[in-house]
Amino acid sequence: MKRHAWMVVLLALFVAGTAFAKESVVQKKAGDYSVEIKMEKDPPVVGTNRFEIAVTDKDGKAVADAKVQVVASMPAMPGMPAMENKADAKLDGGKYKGKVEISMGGSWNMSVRITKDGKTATAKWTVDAR
Ligand SMILES: [Cu+2]
Repeated sequence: MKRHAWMVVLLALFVAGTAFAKESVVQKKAGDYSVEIKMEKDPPVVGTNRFEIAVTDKDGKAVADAKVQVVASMPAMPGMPAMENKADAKLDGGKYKGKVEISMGGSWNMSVRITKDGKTATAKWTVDAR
């Protein structure tokens, strides 16, 4: 019984420790890097979307000295120019964190640009914002 109570406490701590309640998680490769992108909502919402990105190198080590930028873009549509919103991520607790604007609902092209030692690697994916 006592042991069971501890399990509940540990589980509660674990849940409290995760930053976002119903997040979306995307795993991608960018060159030799493995990138895990967590966004606050699943699906991402029209408006401000907080994100957290973990970058690891090909040996599985965390990369903590890169410049990381997130870009959300939408190609031009009839009666609407192309849109592009960029967000710089800041290293915080081993993850790159920031906020990116998604200005309308629909399909957005997302990319993470990781720049280190003068080289940039990019991971791409798409989201359907609501
Ligand atoms: Cu549009």
